[in-house]
Amino acid sequence: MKAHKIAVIAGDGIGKEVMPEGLRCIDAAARKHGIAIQWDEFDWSCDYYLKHGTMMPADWKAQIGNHDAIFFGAVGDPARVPDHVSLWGSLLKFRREFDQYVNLRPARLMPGVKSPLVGREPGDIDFFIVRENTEGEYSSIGGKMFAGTEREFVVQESIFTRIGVDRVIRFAYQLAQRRDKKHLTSATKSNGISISMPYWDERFAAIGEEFPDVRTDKFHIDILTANFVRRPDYFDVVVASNLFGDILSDLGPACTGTIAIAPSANLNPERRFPSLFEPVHGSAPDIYGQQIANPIGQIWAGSMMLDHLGYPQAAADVLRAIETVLAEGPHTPDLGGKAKTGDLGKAIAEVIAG
Ligand code: GGG
Repeated sequence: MKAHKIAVIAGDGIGKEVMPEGLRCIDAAARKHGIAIQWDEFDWSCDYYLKHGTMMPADWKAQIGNHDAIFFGAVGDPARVPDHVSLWGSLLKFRREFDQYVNLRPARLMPGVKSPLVGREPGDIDFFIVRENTEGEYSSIGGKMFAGTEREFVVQESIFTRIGVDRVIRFAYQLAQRRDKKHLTSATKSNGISISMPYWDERFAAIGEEFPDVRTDKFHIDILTANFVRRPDYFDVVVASNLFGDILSDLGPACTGTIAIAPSANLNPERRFPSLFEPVHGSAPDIYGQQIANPIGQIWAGSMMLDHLGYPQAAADVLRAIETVLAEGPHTPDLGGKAKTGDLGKAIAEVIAG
């Protein structure tokens, strides 16, 4: 049997602590389902940057471009490397160079997890955020003039291409069409951002004509964030630009109790390049070194990776095991428990093995 080649980049901070648990659990599922996986580890991180002056070697694309997927931990060590340097030198490079234009982020209230929103029970919150992942507000086009003088100013452009906007919106419609509620919400701000956001709205309406069975609405980002808190049960699939999607996909999982369990898939849907799977959370330098990080975001991202590789049963097994351990424990401190990162990973792997 040919092994799936997966590039493993644990990265920085708690990425180095949660990744071993991700590998442990996906290995358990692979053993159970007869899936062969070859893990190839790469030490590309802020440590690498401090040794070599770049986050990754010049031939990074050749080294991992033929892998079946990338399993990523977290990036960022702001005390030693500026955040924009580490992010643009690694994660954003993968997303752009491998054209991972969809960032798919589920927000689901799981059994055993207490939502900070009063009265919400498992089943009440279950939606997807589809974030545009290669353009929009995340752009390096711009500059600074008259630095250090009273006339100093900076300009930064946002980029919204027809291809880029249409393809992510179409993906979101297709996802909504496959779901029971068939409901797609668009995040906009066309009252204030008067060129790019009316364009986003226009394309959202135009693509919608291909999907007459999908119910749609749109909200300005400010009231949309309020509605995530007020009535999260209303949402099914939410499509958003890069920045708005980034914000919503921290808020959505936070409404479900802890951002630590949230996964994300950076997809190149055409499979011309490897897709990348990572937890939504970052490197959390404040808790790094204590082994208290919750590894579920990493493990759930591994489940999304198995699904992407064509193993829905194995992916479902991992998710069921996560649900079991969330319901029964052990729990890390973010969930009110005292367990260590490895305790959770071990418990989930044991449930997977059966
Ligand atoms: N595992 C995700 C991670 O390390 N995120 C760091 C971060 O700052 N991400 C920003 C983004 O996703 O755009």
